[in-house]
Amino acid sequence: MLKRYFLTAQLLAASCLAFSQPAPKPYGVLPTARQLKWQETEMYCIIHFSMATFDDKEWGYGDEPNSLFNPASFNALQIVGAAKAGGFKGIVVVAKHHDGFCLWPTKTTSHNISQSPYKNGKGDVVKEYQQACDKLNMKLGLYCSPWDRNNANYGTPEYLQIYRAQLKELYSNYGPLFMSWHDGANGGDGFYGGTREARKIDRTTYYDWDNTWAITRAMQPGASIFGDVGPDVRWVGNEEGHAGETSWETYTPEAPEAGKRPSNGYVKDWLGTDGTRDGKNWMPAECDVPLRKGWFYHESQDGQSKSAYQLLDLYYKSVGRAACLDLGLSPNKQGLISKEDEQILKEFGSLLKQTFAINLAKGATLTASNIRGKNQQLYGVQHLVDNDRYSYWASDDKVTTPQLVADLHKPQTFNVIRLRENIKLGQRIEEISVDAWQNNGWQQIAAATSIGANRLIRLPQNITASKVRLRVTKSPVSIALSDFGLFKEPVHLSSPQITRTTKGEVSLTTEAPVSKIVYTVDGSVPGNASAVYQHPFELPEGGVVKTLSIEEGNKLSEVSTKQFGPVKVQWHISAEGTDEKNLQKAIDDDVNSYADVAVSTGGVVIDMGKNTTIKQFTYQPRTDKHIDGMVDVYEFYYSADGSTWAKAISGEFSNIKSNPILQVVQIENPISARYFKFVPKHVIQGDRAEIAELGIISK
Ligand code: FUL
Repeated sequence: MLKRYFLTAQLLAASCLAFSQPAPKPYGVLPTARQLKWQETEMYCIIHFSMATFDDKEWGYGDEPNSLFNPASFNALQIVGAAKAGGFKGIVVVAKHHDGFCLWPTKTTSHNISQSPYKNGKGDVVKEYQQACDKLNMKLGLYCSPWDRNNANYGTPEYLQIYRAQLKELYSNYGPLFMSWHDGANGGDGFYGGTREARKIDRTTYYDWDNTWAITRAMQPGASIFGDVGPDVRWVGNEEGHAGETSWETYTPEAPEAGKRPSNGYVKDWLGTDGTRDGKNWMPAECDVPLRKGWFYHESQDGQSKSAYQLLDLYYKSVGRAACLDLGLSPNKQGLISKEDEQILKEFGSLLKQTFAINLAKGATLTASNIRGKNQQLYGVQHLVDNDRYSYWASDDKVTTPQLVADLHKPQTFNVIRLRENIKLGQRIEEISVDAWQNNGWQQIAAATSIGANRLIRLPQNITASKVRLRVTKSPVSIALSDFGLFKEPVHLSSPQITRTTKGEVSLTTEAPVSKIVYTVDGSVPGNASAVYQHPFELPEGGVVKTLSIEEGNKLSEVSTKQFGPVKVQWHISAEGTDEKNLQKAIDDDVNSYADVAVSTGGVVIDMGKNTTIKQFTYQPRTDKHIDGMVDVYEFYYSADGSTWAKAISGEFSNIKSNPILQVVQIENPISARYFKFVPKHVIQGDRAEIAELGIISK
């Protein structure tokens, strides 16, 4: 009885206080329930497995015969299982890529799986993914490319009806989706029912997105819609997997021309990675990046997947900057994630688990400089460590720069700090600093901007301290912080960095000194018995350098790999009507300087000075985030004397606009020649080609 009285009295007191001091007023625009669900997902994998896998392309042209799609052992459980082992909580299946081939038996086009040999035309790969997701408790999302290089109707109003019918089929038959992913890419040309031409659409009006997405809303109300500029989730503006150091969850998109509406595929050259402080829309970023070099599987890219530690770094730069990480997985021609990729995912999953297993702040005594209305129960600091993303420590309205001290009771070592706001009340905090009690005083160890749903600060070194202080240094309103965490990443031996001078001298360096660095130059994996690095070595003809560091107790780092072509010091470059000084920038080994050549010149000629084997050629596009002059269609010639030329290969650099990485083109039968000629046939924008670097690979 007495107990009951006390409880009631306590509740009464709490509610009186809560009444006198209501919850903080939400700040700015707010997330919807569906966006909150998406945000909580944090990490998912986008899966590219379709015609381009079999065609060995990044963008299928649309003319691939249905007979080409015939994986011998497609296994959705293995693929989804690999994602799950990596700690990912969902997948986005590319049900139709730009080549137009539908991985489900659709009524909308004959270019689909029912016309392929796979399971004698009875297969439905999307269904198999759905079943695997159900089994493994993973979320399912779908990507159906608006651009369709196969469809004869593409560009006409009829196609929009076809596209919508495809969405309706996908929305009806595969259960509730957590995402509907809408790509903005459109390279123009394609097969289009055999016409093989370039088709232009107005990106702002053609897909009539408002009405197209109304279908998504009606049929899949829980699905967050991803597009370059939302509406629910925005593209972060690169395919490298990172948001900006400052990354706001709100965003005000801009169109390239005044008066036009920003739209999917029609936004400023490069979307900013940072969002907009106090933006008009709640539109957090998704950071997409392939695990391998490209989005589709290419055998030639085996051995070049990102390592578990590279993924961890991207995790801090995406999930740790209030975005979600969307990692591209690429099943091979068999229909499986390769052993190598599977292993990397497993290691990454275990690294994440180990890092976040113990929150040192949980055992700490937390003391705040201010608690809203002195109401400990509702707004106290215990909410910072209770694993609830929406319970929170709040300050009084007039207190916008409160502080928190965590007494860890004894020296503890950490290198990761986690902060989260209760984003149901908006993104409030602008800046914070963190101090550690060291040498009898507070020393600042970190500072950060934008917190939002999640901010992970990875310190450059371990900090050992028995007291840690958080200072909110800038906020327009009272704060509503839901999480404060301190973690320790497992010890990591950093792998060496590989650099080569223009003359061909290779150096291997590590951030901190290590006992030993070993390396190979023949492509084999280095180990204890490999050559020990003592000083820089010569590699003028190029080759593959692989290296790792070794510490006592036989601890090995991950392997770093870099491929080099022959050095370019003796090369001569020329192009009609272009001065040599400008051209020289295409062979100066500096990716930040560009040769600028009129597309109409007929190509850039390089005299290598001697007969050289050409197995691959490379084109490095500009690296300054501008698309002017990025070459997306090329021809490549070779010659023994610089006057009689033979064509070695021609093609497109698919997806170069979104992912402007080094383009490596395989020449089917290696050539031996003294001269080569690179002819830019088309650029993404403008009439001049910007060439940051041209090169070849001989070994
Ligand atoms: C891009 C596409 O063009 C790529 O092929 C890939 O699907 C990627 C996820 O989105 O814009």
